[in-house]
Amino acid sequence: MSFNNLIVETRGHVGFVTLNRPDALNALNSELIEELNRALDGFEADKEVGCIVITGSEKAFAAGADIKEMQDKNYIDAYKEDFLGSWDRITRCRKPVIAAVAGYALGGGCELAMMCDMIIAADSAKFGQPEITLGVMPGAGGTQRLTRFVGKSKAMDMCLTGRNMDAEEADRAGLVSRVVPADTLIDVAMKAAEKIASFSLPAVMMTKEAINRSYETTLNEGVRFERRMFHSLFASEDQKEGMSAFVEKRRANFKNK
Ligand code: DAK
Repeated sequence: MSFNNLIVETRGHVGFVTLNRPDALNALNSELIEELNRALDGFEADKEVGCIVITGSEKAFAAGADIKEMQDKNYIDAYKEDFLGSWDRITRCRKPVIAAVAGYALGGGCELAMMCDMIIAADSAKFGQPEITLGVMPGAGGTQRLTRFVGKSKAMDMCLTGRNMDAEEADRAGLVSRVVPADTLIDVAMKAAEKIASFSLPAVMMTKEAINRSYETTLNEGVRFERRMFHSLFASEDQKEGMSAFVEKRRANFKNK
């Protein structure tokens, strides 16, 4: 598979994607999103891959959707071609996806990071939804996901003033899972991904599914769903292996079965 805007690698059991449009601070144009979706399809189908990492450069995870591609669009064309409609592919990944964010994650870049399952931020990371400064508004979940992460007041502040949030504020607000020194970002993200990929894939996928269900349902229904999933894992070989390994004081050897 060839990619013009990404570097796509498999590192052990981790699918690793680097957004790679350095001249445009990784602005997310249609070709890049199509390539990202293709890379995700590949990793989802690859039995050897247990977790996916998406990162950008030191300066920018992604500075948003490509403004130059959008500037001359009119409503009818955008509607007919469902412009930017395939951005949500990442939210349908069943394997966990980690965003490793350094530098700018703005507009669609922030939204892409929020579509991932967790965000590990470098201390250089800057998050923002500056669409208001362009005469528009967030269009890939910014008003919805950011609000769920950081609450109404801060989401209003970010989306209405267009100001950026630094890594420390993002950590305090619950937008990111951890903040690490910029020069350790990839190592930390890879270690987390390798750890996840070392566990039983069905258990990992069901855990992800259950956490995501918490956004879509009531607490009671969510807990019921979780219990059903939990019970179903007793049908897996990996449950027997994991618990036997604990009792026998040895390392578990999961087979994803
Ligand atoms: N698009 C296109 N090019 C961009 C870009 C962007 N978002 N961001 C930066 N670039 C380009 C610059 O034009 C410049 O290119 P040249 O002029 O050299 O050709 C190059 O990257 C370097 O940028 P700067 O010279 O501006 O670099 P600075 O360090 O001075 O400033 C900056 C960095 C990140 C503060 C600045 O570049 C900036 O403000 N960028 C724009 C940030 C922004 O407004 N982002 C929001 C875009 S709107 C949807 C899906 C997604 C979206 C909507 C709907 N659907 C699913 C429906 C998303 C919308 C957006 O993201």
